[in-house]
Amino acid sequence: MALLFRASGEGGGEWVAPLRAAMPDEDIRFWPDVGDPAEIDAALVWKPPSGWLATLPNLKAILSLGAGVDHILQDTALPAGVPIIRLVDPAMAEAMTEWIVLQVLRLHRQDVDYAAQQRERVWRRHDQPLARERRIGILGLGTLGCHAGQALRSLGFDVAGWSRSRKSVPDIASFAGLDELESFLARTDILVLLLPLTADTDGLLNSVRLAQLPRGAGIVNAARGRHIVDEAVLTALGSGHISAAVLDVFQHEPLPPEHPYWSHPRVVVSPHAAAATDARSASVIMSDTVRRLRSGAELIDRVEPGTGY
Ligand code: NDP
Ligand code: OXD
Repeated sequence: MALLFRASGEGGGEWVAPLRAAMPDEDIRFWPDVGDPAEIDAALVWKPPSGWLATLPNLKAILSLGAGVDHILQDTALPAGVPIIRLVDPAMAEAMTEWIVLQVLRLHRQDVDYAAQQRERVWRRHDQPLARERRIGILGLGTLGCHAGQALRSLGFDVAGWSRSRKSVPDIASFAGLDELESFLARTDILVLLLPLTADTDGLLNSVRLAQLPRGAGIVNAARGRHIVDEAVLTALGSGHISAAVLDVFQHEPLPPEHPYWSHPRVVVSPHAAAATDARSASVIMSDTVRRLRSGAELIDRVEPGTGY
């Protein structure tokens, strides 16, 4: 049996050496060198074209090259019953935490204002609340959200998280389910999005939910562009209800050149670069999944059917 690697539109050359080093005994093929499709039992993918996975008749596992699996689940012709494995990589959690801390501190210390003032040669100081006086709300208190939340706690921030199930994370208040979303938003000065994109979270941050944040709240989106309704965010920025937004992910990527986010004075844009997968550590993690597959052991980090993550 053989593994097939395919990363649509993202290059992929940097994976060849780490994958071969992590799995020296495996027959690893790199798209488009598929060979006999019937020999492929595991596909390592990022944004596979719709319908393509179904052309591999003996597929036993689909491994995501990233933490999110929405790029796989958007395929309406996925082969039935084949487990999908998300990437849970401590190196990615570290990278994401660095980025989240950077952006939360940027909003906390009014860096968007100071950057604008520098452009205008304006010398003016703003209030300087301490971290413990700033309430951070993490939408999605999962692998990445917990890791980032703990780092923010260690800086002194007042951190809460929202998830589907109740969490018990030291010093992080847990809010669970839609019933508690409004009270979670009402106590959030800086909102961090780290949710998976699913039918339930698509468009979650709409005008109603934005209005539930305190006036002047900031937003950091490292999850997916479709979690937020762009028009609602732009309106809330225009009225001052939202003071600033740091956005790493967008409905359409690359962000089209004409999009208002690019030039908005209170929006910081980054090119889906919060936490790129590290091919070296991810290859080692994937080798464990392949070993489990070959030995018949239980696969871990499986996407739960029906939840979308
Ligand atoms: P996890 O699956 O570990 O965590 C997801 C969290 O979201 C869980 O706490 C889960 O709740 C919660 N959640 C899911 N659905 C709902 C819902 N309907 N209501 C409330 N809470 C919900 O994912 P990760 O932390 O590994 O990754 C999160 C996302 O980050 C990825 O899916 C991806 O989109 C994004 N990402 C972005 C990157 C970037 O560079 N910008 C890099 C890597 C990831 P529960 O715990 O109860 O299940
Ligand atoms: C991911 C991402 O899901 O990079 O890993 O967006």
